[in-house]
Amino acid sequence: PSVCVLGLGYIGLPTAAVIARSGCPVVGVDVTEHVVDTINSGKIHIEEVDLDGLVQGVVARGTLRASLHVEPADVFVIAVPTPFGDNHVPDTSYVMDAATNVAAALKAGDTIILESTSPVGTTEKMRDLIAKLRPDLKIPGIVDEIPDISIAYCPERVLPGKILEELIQNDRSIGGITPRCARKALGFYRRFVRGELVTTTARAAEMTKLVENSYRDVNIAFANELSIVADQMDLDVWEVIRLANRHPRVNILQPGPGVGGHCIAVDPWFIIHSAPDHTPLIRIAREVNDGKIDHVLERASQMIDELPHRSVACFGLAFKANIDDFRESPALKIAVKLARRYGSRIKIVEPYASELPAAFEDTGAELIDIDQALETCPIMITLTDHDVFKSIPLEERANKVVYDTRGIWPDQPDNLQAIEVVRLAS
Ligand code: SAJ
Repeated sequence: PSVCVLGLGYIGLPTAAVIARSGCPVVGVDVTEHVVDTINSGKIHIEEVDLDGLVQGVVARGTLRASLHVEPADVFVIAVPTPFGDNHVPDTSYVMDAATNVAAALKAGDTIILESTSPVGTTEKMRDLIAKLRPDLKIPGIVDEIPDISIAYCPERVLPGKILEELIQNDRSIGGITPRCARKALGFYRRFVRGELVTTTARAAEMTKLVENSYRDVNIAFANELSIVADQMDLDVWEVIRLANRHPRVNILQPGPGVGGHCIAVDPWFIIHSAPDHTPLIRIAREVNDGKIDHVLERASQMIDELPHRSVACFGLAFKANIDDFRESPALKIAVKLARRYGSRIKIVEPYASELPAAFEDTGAELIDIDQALETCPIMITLTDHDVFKSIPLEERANKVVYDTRGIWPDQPDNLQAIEVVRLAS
């Protein structure tokens, strides 16, 4: 089948490229001219392992092409963003805009698949919109007769940094507006997914996606809460978690400086918004994870105040290990606030950045490398667990005052009790 993928971001572009590699002719649509031009020249505008070579290959072979406009196709895959505003209300307007454009290109026999993370009921709303725009077509779930088109919700669940691998290997929920729609979508995913394909309703698939990320958020919140309690009790939280996880039915996640990225810190709000009176746990987990940022800031400031004039190295800006994505990163938020407070005392170590992000402008903070940090900064704060940081040996950091928010240096003497160390050092 010919395929039109709407949205060429972190999910849409790898998806379009993988479908193109499976042999389908694919047109990728994006509203940004620069994105369209970049892809048509065989290059990519985002960082993801092995994506550059794959896109270059399928563009060169002519199976993937980018365009500013939706074109007729047999299958439409919608992978546009669903952001939420300051009030935590999910915004599905990009999905509805995409559906409007698809409606204009639609013919009998086509399949429309929504992949964007969406509040429960969005696929049905999209179906209603298409029914309104195309009264000439028989729409599933609205007419009793065999419908002209199929509509399904099939969320992605790939991990940034492993997208191409997980796109193919992960199991997928295939949620049809009707069982027939689910079977149609399943036939499409079977072309390029090796994981198991499980059919369900569109609403169940929408909820499943939100539940997966909320599950992780709630569990990280548990770890983050433990880290604050352990801190107060002068205990090493990582040691306690390691020991507890030896229980056959306990598997606690890792505490950190907060939860970042574009999914785990966002998706729980979609559930809360749909059921505000019945989601105290999910809401408080969000608050615990956001609150961890303030805890780290306060703890770091205490430590820095105890040692006036000394330079402070902040290790990491990325929202998680071994990637160059700084958006929605607790590490970035903390480092920027420290830079605003302490100016040129703050040095940033981020091997995944070639320059400091704009948020550091006029703070006096500067980007340095690991060696410079070890030579010039008596105070070190770890904010991201990049492998290059983990491999710094103890002898190079033994005499430092360290606040290791990620637990990457388990052998660091008193790494958690930073304030204790400060007292000893001063
Ligand atoms: N984090 C911790 N402690 C942990 C695990 C993670 O503090 O034990 C933090 C990370 O440092 C990071 C944040 O959580 O700041 C999120 O990182 P992540 O690796 O857990 O997840 P993402 O945001 O990269 O990708 C998630 C994945 N969802 C789940 O694992 C349930 C991925 O499978 C989804 O496809 C993706 O969200 C998405 O697009 O929804």
